[in-house]
Amino acid sequence: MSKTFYSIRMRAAQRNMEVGEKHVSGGERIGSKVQIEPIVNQLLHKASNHSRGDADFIQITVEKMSRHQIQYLPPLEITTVDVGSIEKAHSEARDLLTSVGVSQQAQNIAFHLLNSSQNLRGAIILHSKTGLRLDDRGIKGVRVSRMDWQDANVNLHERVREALALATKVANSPFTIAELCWSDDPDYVTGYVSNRDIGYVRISPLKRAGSESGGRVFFVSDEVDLQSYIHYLEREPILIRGH
Ligand code: WAQ
Ligand code: MG
Repeated sequence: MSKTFYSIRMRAAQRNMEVGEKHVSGGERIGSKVQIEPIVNQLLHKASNHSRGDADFIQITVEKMSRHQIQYLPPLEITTVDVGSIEKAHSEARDLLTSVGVSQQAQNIAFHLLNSSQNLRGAIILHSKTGLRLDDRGIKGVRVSRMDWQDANVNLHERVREALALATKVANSPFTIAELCWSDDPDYVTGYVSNRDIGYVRISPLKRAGSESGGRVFFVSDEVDLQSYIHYLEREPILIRGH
């Protein structure tokens, strides 16, 4: 029995004459034919009234994926660490990254990149030892796509639901050593460190409220085959089940 699924994606941006495009919001979902309409509505809602600003441009893409075999994964386990300051949160995140084998140098580069990026649309891929950037996507980064929850009514806040699905997909690749993330939304200061062994560790506050800096870094192993890694992240469908 093979059901037809659709990849439904959104991106919203502001058009600014001086700096070019400003990324406002993005989203990626998977649904069956009857789910397309509610998912398009949810993505449209997400793109509207966004804390990063009013979008001048919203693009929604609906694409049939019938030829692809969907892989099912259980979600990473969630833990939460609330500390009193950004310094303590960064040091907590660094301890976790060190424990899974990310070098100090790669960590320094990652924190610098996320602190200074205010307009990153996707993720940056860094070598987990040297900290060298391996993707050539520039400001766009690599956008992970084609992942969702099997049960549309999973009992998690929208933001956690999306981030946990993404982190679970990323952690499932044998090339991923760890992920570091915090939001570029000025009103959201919680981020996470994740991988297959430590799970999804939410850490707050990783930045000051009001800041539009943020993004994602995927730390990868020496053995990475970059082309197949990026193909997996962008194209291979994953559904998360259970929780
Ligand atoms: N693929 C790659 N990178 C992405 C994607 C994606 N599909 N979506 C977002 N990013 C990158 C991009 O650089 C964004 O600027 C950045 O991540 C932040 O995205 O447990 O809300 O959607 O409380 O603003 C994590 C904690 C929240 C949730 C992360 O990120 C929790 C969040 P945002
Ligand atoms: Mg955002």
